[in-house]
Parts: sequence; structure tokens; C-alpha cells
Amino acid sequence: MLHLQQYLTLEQQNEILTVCREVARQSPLFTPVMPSGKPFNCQMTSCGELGWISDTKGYRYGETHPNGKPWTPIPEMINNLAKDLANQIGESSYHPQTCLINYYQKSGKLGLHQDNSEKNLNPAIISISLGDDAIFLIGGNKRNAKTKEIIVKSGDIIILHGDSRLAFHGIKKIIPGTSSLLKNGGRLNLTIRQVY
Ligand code: MD5
Ligand code: FE
Repeated sequence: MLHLQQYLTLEQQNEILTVCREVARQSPLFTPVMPSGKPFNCQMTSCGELGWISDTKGYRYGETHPNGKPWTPIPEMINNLAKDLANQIGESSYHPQTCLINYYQKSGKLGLHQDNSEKNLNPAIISISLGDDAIFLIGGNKRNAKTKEIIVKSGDIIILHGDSRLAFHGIKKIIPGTSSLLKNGGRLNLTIRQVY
């Protein structure tokens, strides 16, 4: 795992926010449910050729939003940023296929899990944090391994590759009032992935 602290300028953070709002206009944030029927403690949407979906049928990537419309393309600025970052870790043929946008209100969280819905588990996952600080948990490749707490801040980028790609991880808590980027507070996380 690579943690690039305060990598994005305020101007870049605001530009990402603007394009996320455009995505959410076409593909509104929704609260998915887990296969058990329990709702997530965050809202999600996606852009790209595929988007991540969870419902009582399971976790998967699909070509349409739950509203039936296709996802919008990954905004060029985000696509270029992801390819540039992938290049820096030696993944010169990285092909961003989806960008999952998670929005956490002040009580939002995400339980410990492993990201394994992707057909190809080799390409890196690139995570962009915007808005309020959060306590990110990262453990090992087994659920019961000890976890470490990392504070992620607005403008930070985390790249999960190699050993950390299949590490258990989650968002323990949002620390309200720590950023003024989002006028209503909370935290946005974007994860860019090559799925297959
Ligand atoms: C978030 N999102 O802050 C996190 C950041 C998700 C999710 O976990 O699945 O939407 S992505 C952090 C991540 C991804 C892949 C592997 C690891 C962490 N890891 O091994 O620690 O909303
Ligand atoms: Fe995850």
C-alpha cells in the first residue's frame, strides 16, 4: 500500500468534486443493501463502463445503475490522474474501467471487507479521499489478522497493489468538521479499478 498524503491541490480536489456532481446528476447516489438485506452505512454511485452493485442477489459489477440507465464515462481528469498514478507504480498498461464513488455522512462507516468482485485481482486500486478525515482500517489477508488505523485526509491518495490488494480493510469512522471542502460535511471516496 502506498499512502500519498495531501497529493491533490485544493484546485484539483474541487475539480474532482465538480465532476462527481455531474456524475451524480446522471447516476444518483443510492444506498445499496448487502446480500443479507442490511443497508450499507454509506451511499454509492459509479461511472465507467461498469459500476459496482450490491443487493440481495449479491455483489457484482454491472453495466447499469439501479435506475436502469448506463453509467456515464469516467471523467477525463480522473482517468488521466489514475493512469498517471498507475504508471508511477509500474502499471503502464492500466486501464481504468470503473470509478466507485462512496459518500459517507458523519455517521457513515464501512465494515471490514476484502475487495474481490473483480475478475482480475492484479491491477492496483486507486483510492482518492475528499472532505472530512476518516479512520481507515487495514489488516492482513485473513479477517482475524490485527488491523492498523490510518487517518485519511482530503487530497490523500492510497494505492492498493501487490500484497495489500487483498487486505481486509474498512472505514471505522468519519471525523466530522475536519474539512470545509464539502459544504454539507462528510467524506467522499473514489476508487478507480480495472475490473478484468
Ligand atoms: C473508502 N472504499 O474509503 C474505501 C477506500 C470500497 C472501499 O473500501 O471497497 O469501496 S478503498 C480502500 C481499499 C481498496 C482495496 C484494498 C484495500 C483498501 N486494502 O487492501 O486495504 O470508501
Ligand atoms: Fe473496499
